[in-house]
Amino acid sequence: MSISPVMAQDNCQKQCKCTPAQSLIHRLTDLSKKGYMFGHQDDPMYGLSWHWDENRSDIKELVGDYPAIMGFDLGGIEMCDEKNLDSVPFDRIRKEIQNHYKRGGIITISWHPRNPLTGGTSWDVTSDKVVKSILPGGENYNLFQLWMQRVGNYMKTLVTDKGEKIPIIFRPWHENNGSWFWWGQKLCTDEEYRALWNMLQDYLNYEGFDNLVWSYSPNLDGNYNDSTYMKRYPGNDRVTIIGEDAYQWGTEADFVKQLTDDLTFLSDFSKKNGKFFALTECGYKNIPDATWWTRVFQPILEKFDILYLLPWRNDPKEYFTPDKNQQSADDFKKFIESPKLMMLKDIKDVKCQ
Ligand code: BMA
Repeated sequence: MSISPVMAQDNCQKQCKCTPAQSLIHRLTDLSKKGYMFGHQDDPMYGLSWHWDENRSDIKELVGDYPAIMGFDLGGIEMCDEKNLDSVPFDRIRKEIQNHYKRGGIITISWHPRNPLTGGTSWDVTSDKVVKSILPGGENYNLFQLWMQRVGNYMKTLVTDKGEKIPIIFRPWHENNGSWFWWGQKLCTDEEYRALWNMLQDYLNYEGFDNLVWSYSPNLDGNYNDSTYMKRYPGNDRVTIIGEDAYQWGTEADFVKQLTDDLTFLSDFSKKNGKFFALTECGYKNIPDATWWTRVFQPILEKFDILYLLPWRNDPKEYFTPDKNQQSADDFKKFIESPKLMMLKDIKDVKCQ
């Protein structure tokens, strides 16, 4: 079962004996009262102009601090690959997760698994029978059970020096209202989607993962209402953080309108249902606009009580935050200086007691 912020707080105070997930939720509750956190995908492993150096981060080199949250992806672990889909060694991911947790940061994990029916990537949408094929009775049921076991086996290694489980915001089956992943809108029915979510969550719960805070994050939509959003929503007992992935792919006007409308919806929904809400992935690819951060993005963010925002990865081919030499670097520094925005230094001492 997933835990609501209120339940976690009660448990902390009444019993002083939290699971790692409850501790993280308690911490998030405290942090959400202070402002919103800045996150970054794959932050300490590569950047706009470098790959695999240690102790580097485009963000730290630009603004002097690490992001509060770091995101990592497990795509490829299901194949026993040594490196994930973006060529990052899983050993390195583990090390960086441990480093960031040790320095007081928060971790989030996503998973872009291969297509279990075709052997293609997550983006292989040539069949709308993939989800059906891995649910009970499907021809790939056993294969997918093995994939879940491999995810679990890796996640079991995400522990501190003392062997304590590291709390993790886990965000599977994302952007499911689009049809570009094999678990997307047109690729499975609402019932199949929910069965997929439950199968993974129930498996990991059964395996004792009391360190996972579950996050449900469809994509920028612009037209959410209770009935459309609820269609695939796994349920209040299964989700602690709701969110969405929101990139500016089209015009600025469309992005501003859609994001404002969605955050208005998500803010109401999260209040009614006792959830946090976050921008679980976001950005403007290669930031072709030197003033985008403070002119377009920040005014929207600051209208809402979001928990965090997490711009996607910085690869030389596609990057979502600037480095020192990128044209939006100065504007990004101003964006980070917002009194409501929290970096690592602003959160590291806020711990569940
Ligand atoms: C996508 C793109 C891909 C990448 C994937 C997983 O948004 O960045 O290049 O492989 O995320 O990180």
